[in-house]
Amino acid sequence: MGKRTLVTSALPYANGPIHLGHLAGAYLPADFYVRYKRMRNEDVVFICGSDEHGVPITIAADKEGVTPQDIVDRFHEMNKKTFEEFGISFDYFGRTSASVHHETSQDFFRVLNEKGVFKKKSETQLYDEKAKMFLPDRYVKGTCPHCNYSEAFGDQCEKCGTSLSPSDLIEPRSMVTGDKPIYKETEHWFLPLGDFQDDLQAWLDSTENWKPNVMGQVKSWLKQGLGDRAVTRDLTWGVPVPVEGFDGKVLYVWFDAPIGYISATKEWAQQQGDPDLWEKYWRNKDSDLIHFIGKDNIVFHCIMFPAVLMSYDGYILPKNVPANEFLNLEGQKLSTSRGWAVWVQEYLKDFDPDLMRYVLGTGLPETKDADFSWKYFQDHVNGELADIFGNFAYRTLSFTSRYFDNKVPTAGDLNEEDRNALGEIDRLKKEIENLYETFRFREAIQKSMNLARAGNKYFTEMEPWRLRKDDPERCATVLNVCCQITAALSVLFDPVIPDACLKLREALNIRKAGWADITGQILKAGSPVDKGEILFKKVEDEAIEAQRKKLEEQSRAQEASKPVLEPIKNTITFDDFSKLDIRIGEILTAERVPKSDKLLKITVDIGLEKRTIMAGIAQHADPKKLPGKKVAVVANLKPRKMMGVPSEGMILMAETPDGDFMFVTSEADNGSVVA
Ligand code: B3M
Ligand code: ZN
Repeated sequence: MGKRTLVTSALPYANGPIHLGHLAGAYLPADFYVRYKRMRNEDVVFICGSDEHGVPITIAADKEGVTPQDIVDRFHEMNKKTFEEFGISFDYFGRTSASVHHETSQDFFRVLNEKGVFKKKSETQLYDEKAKMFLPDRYVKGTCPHCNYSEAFGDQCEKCGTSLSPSDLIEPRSMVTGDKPIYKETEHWFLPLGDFQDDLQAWLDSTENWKPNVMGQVKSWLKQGLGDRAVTRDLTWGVPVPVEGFDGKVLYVWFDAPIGYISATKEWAQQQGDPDLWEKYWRNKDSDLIHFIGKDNIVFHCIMFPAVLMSYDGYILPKNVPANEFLNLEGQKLSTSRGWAVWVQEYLKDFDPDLMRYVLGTGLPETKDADFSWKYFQDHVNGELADIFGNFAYRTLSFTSRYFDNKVPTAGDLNEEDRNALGEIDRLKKEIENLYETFRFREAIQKSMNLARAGNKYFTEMEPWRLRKDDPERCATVLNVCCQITAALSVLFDPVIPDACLKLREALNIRKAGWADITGQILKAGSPVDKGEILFKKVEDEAIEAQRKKLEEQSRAQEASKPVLEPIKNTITFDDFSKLDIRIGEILTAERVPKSDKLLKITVDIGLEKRTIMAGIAQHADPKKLPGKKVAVVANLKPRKMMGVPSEGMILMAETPDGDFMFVTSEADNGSVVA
């Protein structure tokens, strides 16, 4: 075993599905790196999970009219599955609602608080009088004081990347009501980042191989001077501040989320049956910590979280934070709200993961923003995966199985061309290693393809189909060389296209081969070889057209704010369902509820008895027209009081995509059971 490494990918907010931009930023590069390390038999643990707190979650919940818990439950499961299906090989995918996480982040807060690291200050903050709430982070938008962008959020300007406080914004407006907020006094804990300036600088000076885009940003913040950052918020959703008497305050999401890496590692360790194992990765100087993130998260991973880790004591600091820039799509900025995104789940309906892993890998936004287009996808799949790698492997395997009885042929004396071809394996392997170690995956992938290119060229130039008759011994040597190169490729390319490489290793009967086996002599003469199969089918023009159309339509629908149908909720068991008692009933009376513009008070005959039900449909139904209507009623819902009246059930309604409500109706007799 080599050295020990903990690799993390940014915890995606559990408020929406994963798209290509996410993959290209923090997940795919991390997965390349981790798979490379695993191939080298190094001790590496790959950690991620859902970020389930913060304003992005509550805003998504507000928008849909559901609870934050509903939102995170839905997207945590969905995203976990998407990553798995795309081959992102986390050792553990946690979630910040886990109790281990709440305990761990509260422990951090408590320890830092007791050490006197924080400043507690009362200050005025933006407050929405109508919504009766403070407006932290993304609950407020306004004009960025640095670049004048008018849509900057209260925590960050997405245009210039500056991290902001809501009170920095010019002409702030509430995202809840659209109103102009007032200022109101509130008390919070602050992390005085200025106190860490020297230690942060010293730590950064000790690091190596950081990407210039990352180091540049961090240095410029340090130069500007660091201020106090609030680490608590006036919100109800989040990790409660673990100090008595401060109900209604939670930890700032960017305080708790990075600690999520630690808590997920703890959960992983428990799962390994060795609960203390996490400490080896976090609290041991012989371990390396690498954070893969997108560029908008740099300040939190390179300034705030390190300051927290330093204050607690005993934790290692990241060795590198290889943040990526952004991925554009078909020449435009990726935007989920405009529907300009390729969702990974959608992609997986049409293509294998390997294709996109390779193509995105060749065009990662490592040093500057990059563009993905479907044409680029097609060109790289067809021109490289299929025509070079796939073609070379196929020619080699099918020739060997056909003319050498499914066995690696024996090589005779090697001539210069053979030695050069085999020499490429060692030469490229060294270069590729160096590129992986320094997070230059684009180049690593190009070089990997160069080996297939060299193999293909060698095959063509040696003309084994001619040698077969003219010089069978020479033919055997050539095919031995080709088999060795194919075998080297099946390991070398594994981090990028693991499914195809596994297939290839199985065909070569070297399933378990690892990085150390990449030499000119992986295969023994006489060892069995299966018949070749087509590893990558070409992507037809129609398939690309279909993807483009899908994207256009999706964005047109979104632009026209054509309502999108609700996604299906999480699976329940039949037992869960059978707990519901739904009956057909008839509305007898309906009236408006004084002082409420939402509620109707309705009485319903459900066969066995009459029920009074309060329904929030006053804006959608005329009470005068309701008597006589047949409806479906959830009859065993625990009664609850609304506007002082106990509501004894719920009338089922269908909510249309445009937000209208319609009754679910049936001609069956009152009291009939719906099942
Ligand atoms: N959830 C932000 C993001 O998805 C955030 C990352 C947390 S990493 C600790 O961009
Ligand atoms: Zn700005």
